[in-house]
Amino acid sequence: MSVLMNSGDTESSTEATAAGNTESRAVALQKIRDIVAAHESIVVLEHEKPDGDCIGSGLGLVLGLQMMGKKALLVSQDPHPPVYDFLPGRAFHTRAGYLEPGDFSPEVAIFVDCTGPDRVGKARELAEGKVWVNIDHHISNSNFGHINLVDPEASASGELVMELLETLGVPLTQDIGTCLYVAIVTDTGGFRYQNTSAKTMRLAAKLLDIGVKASEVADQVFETRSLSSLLLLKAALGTLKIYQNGRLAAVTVTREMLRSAGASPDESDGIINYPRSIAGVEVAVCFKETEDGRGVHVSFRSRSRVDVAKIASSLGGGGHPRASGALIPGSIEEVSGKVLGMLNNLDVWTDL
Ligand SMILES: [Mn+2]
Repeated sequence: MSVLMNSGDTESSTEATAAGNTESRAVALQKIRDIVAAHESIVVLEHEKPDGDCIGSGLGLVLGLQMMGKKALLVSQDPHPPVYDFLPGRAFHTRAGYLEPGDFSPEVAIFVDCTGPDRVGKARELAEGKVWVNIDHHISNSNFGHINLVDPEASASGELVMELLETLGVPLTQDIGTCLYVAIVTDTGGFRYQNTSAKTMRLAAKLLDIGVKASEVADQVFETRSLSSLLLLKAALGTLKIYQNGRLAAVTVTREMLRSAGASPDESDGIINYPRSIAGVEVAVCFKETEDGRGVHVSFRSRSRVDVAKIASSLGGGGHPRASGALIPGSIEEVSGKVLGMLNNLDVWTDL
């Protein structure tokens, strides 16, 4: 199970492929050091539905800034998934809207793991009129900050935060190291994804050198899940259907399944990795009824040959060749009938 958990819904994020510019990166690091030195109060902002990289990078950075004597706070629109409750520094995290006016008036806003400023959702109002620092590793990053530390070759924003803390002269404590390790280990799917480089491994090794407990992190992040998510998985796997001589697999998650499992919609993330993992399956599809009745969210994964980005965009969605999705109006029966009909009629199956 560990292999399949948390391998992530990557359909809305962007794979890192381009090389970073070394000179501008050194300049960016120096500029951030100067900005941090010149200000006392700093907010670090996370994207909506924060993931392990965003949370680990954000907490590691805030702990480092605190060690420098700064007033620093990590703010997100959405709550942290409970799986990250074990991380140090939680006391320095709050949600947008839970701060009283005057409680905290930051002079600098550091966006972590965000392709653009709108990714932080309601937390954006805290950043208005402040100096913006943009730390990210998505190739689609719009360089929206006054200072941009963006490197699409980094496996995780956590790699960049690690480098920044070094520039700031902050010693890597075990607490900070654990946060940064979680950032890297989650965004690389436990060092299994293509973004895992030799540098990623060297940085991770450095974190183990300072005392980070890799097996404890793995147990918390990859080997622990809620009963509700397992009950939901059980129900979803009960809908598994196989087509095209085992090359196409489909599962369905209905609102009724969420209700009877007591699961939140987030807990259905990653279920598509189960049909995708079946030997011989080239395309996996997952149909999820939306909570607000707007229709059905359809996720696609392919193993190696079928471009599911094209399939999703023909349905009004988008994504990447190996991971994509679309929101389609209609009932679960209508949408799954239509999409499965379309998939079964593709001419790709004859070539596989
Ligand atoms: Mn990331």
